[in-house]
Amino acid sequence: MKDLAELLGIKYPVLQGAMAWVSEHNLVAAVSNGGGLGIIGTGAADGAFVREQVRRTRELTDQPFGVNIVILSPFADEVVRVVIEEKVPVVTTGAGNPGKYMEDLKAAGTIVIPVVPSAALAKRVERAGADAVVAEGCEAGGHIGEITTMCLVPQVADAVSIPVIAAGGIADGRGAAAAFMLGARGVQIGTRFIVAKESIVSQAYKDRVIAAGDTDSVVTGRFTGHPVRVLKNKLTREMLAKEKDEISPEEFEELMSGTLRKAVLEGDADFGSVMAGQSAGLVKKEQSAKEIIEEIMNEMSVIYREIII
Ligand code: TUI
Repeated sequence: MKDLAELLGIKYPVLQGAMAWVSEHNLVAAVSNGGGLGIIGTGAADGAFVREQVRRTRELTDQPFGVNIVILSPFADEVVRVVIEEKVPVVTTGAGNPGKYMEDLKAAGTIVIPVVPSAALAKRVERAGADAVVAEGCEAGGHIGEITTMCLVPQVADAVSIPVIAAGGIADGRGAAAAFMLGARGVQIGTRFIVAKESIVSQAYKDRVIAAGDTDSVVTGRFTGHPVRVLKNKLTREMLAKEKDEISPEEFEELMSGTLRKAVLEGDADFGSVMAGQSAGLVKKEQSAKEIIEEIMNEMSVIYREIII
């Protein structure tokens, strides 16, 4: 099996999880310049926004980077077109099956790495031509599946022969080493990069992530079919109460719309969505993206040396 870093043309097998509004060109370029793979988070952005992000990223780095496509987004078709036109080297996908885009992306020479919440979907995307998969456990922030990283990664590794990248709950060298033990050949990390020095996220958002403990996240919107992990605040208290009332999934999603932007850009950490994973409890300080990546790699190599019997 081809080494993951070699496949992606990067130094370390560390991908930065795509985060809407958060992983824009500054963070993405910093991660790619630091030896990992930065990935532009597109959320529900349109093609013009994504094109501009790609071009700005290229002004800041000559290293490979990726764009994430949210399959649920009304602009997914448009974003796929932009990614192909701009010759973006790597695409990850989330919140759905990317099957219908696979042929066009592969024909353009794009490396396609779907994020999957199950071994069944991992098999399906491998058959459709995926180059690798991210197996994301429900410890992750944002939109999540049902299975934990600990149980998902080895089952996905058994189900496919393409490289598996683990995500969900990984924020340091211990988590990364554990993921490799479970059969992963790379890790995807989101939450820790929220507080990277190059991240443009509001200080209020960063402070919440740094202050968070192990039980400070909660999953909202399970009844809508699109569960989302966020840090507990006034908004989640209100929304969880509404879930018990007679609110429709559409009304719920309407109330949530725009709340991520409010937290990231406006710094409203009380009534904005502070998306983060359970690993927020492990995130203690702001560091540059390069420092984060190198610290994780160093911690991993110490662990490997310690456990050789
Ligand atoms: O995609 C993510 N995380 C995200 S996307 C996002 S924007 C959004 N916000 C609210 C509702 C929906 C989207 C915020 N965070 N992570 C990767 C991920 N993909 N987690 C789970 C999945 C997933 C779920 C179902 C992937 C495929 C899937 O397929 C179902 C099917 O069609 O077979």
